[in-house]
This record gives sequence, C-alpha cells and structure tokens, in this order.
Amino acid sequence: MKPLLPALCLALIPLAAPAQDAALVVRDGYARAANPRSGAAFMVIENRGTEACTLSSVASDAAERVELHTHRDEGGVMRMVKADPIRIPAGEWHELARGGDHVMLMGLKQPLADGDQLALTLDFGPCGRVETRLPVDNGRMPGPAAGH
Ligand SMILES: [Cu+2]
Repeated sequence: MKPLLPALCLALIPLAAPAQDAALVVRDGYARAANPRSGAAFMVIENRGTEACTLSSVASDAAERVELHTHRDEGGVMRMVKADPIRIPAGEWHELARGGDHVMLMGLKQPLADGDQLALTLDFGPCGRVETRLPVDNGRMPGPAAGH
C-alpha cells in the first residue's frame, strides 16, 4: 500500500491550485523608476482564501533581477535590504508601499516610462502564482492605498 499515498498527493495538487490562485488579489498596483536601470513596484495583496499564503519571490521579464525588498532603520539611517518572504494570513492583506516592502527591479531592459505596463509574476509557493500587470506612474505621490 505504500506507493498509493504519493500518487494520491500528486493527483490532488492540480485540482487545488486554481482555487488558491483566485484567492489572492492584487490591487492598487503601480511601478516607478528610481533611475533608468532600476525601479520598484508597489501594490496591495489581499488573501481572500482560507489559508495563509506566503509571497516567496517575484519574477519579471522586464529586468535582469527582481527581489523583494524592505526598508530597515539602522541607527537612524533607512537602508534598503532584501526582505524575508511575506506571509499573508487568510482574510488579511499586505501593502507593498514606498518606504516599506517593495518589489525591486534591477537591470531594467528599458527605462520605466509613464503609460508602460509592467508584467510581474508573484510566486506564493504552494498557494500558486499570480500574474499581474501594473501601470508605470512616475508622478504618483507616496501615500495610503486608495480606498483605505
Ligand atoms: Cu529596493
């Protein structure tokens, strides 16, 4: 009976994935350039599902490297550092915002210009992947997400 369990698990994974995908919603997203070679993306991620999901990495064809970053206060100086994976409990949301967590794009293949669309793939591990397209808005002011 031993081989039965792994086979059963494999069969269940494809069935579970689509439902989890729909549970993760990206809204209020935008991207902006820091300079011609690098930029950042911000958004609110809602977990409308029944299980916690963790954003482990982000990918994009638009840049050579994409990392999750955050800002940390080191002796009164705000530094940008690589962020730990971001866990979002069921029914909660997490904001990637200026001065906080963000998606960092390094080695942009072309500068982020207003009106462009930036395609990102957010990898939530077992919760699945979320594809999103964010508008580039270099003039947007930092502030609370719209509607909150
Ligand atoms: Cu950064």
